[in-house]
Amino acid sequence: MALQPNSALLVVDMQRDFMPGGALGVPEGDSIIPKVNAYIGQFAMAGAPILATRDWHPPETVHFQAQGGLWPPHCVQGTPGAEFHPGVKLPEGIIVLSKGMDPREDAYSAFHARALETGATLRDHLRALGIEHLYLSGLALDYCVKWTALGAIREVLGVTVLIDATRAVNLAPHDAEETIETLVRAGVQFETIETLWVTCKACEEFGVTPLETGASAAEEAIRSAEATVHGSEP
Ligand code: VGL
Ligand code: ZN
Repeated sequence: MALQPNSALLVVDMQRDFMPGGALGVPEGDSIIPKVNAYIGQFAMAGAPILATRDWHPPETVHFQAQGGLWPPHCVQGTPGAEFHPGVKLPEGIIVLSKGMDPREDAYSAFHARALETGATLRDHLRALGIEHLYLSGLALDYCVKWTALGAIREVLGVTVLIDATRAVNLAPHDAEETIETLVRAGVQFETIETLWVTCKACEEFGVTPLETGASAAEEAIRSAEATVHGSEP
């Protein structure tokens, strides 16, 4: 399906601690990096805003096992594990929203996240940008992505989970499937890099109608259109 009008891409928690070998490694969490980068490229080409969240916990929080929570310590503010994975090509000047700073809450949903410099929440940013549809990628499907998707529905936004660019923690073996079922019932849509048709902004300028095979076909059409204009045809 074509990219919805007034869309943004949210890249969720692509941090070292959520990668295999990290403090809270998500199985195959690193395998989605090429897909996340591909979506970043597509949204950038379409001129759609791209935002990122990060888990950003204090050393002690009810979120951690030592204080009665579910998780080993992870993504502690300022530690290497809280850094974005260097393989993720976040665009320069990207809006980064942090969550989980309050030691009294888990704050899985990105709707609990805010920009540290301004205090502006995800909701504030989406309003300011005029966003009506949110595309979600990143980690983890059964926690942050799930609760962010449900939060977006509550905010009366359209929401699509980019299912090939997310992975689940799967504390229980079927958490991923149960999450998908919950999200389907809630009205969340799903796309993959093959099914999402992103129109390139430059195509409009060149008067090229992209083919349904996606943006690469559109780029190819532009190249051939340019070759005709500048070529040696009489
Ligand atoms: C998350 C578990 C613990 C997430 C954060 O971002 O999905 N999961 N903290
Ligand atoms: Zn966390």
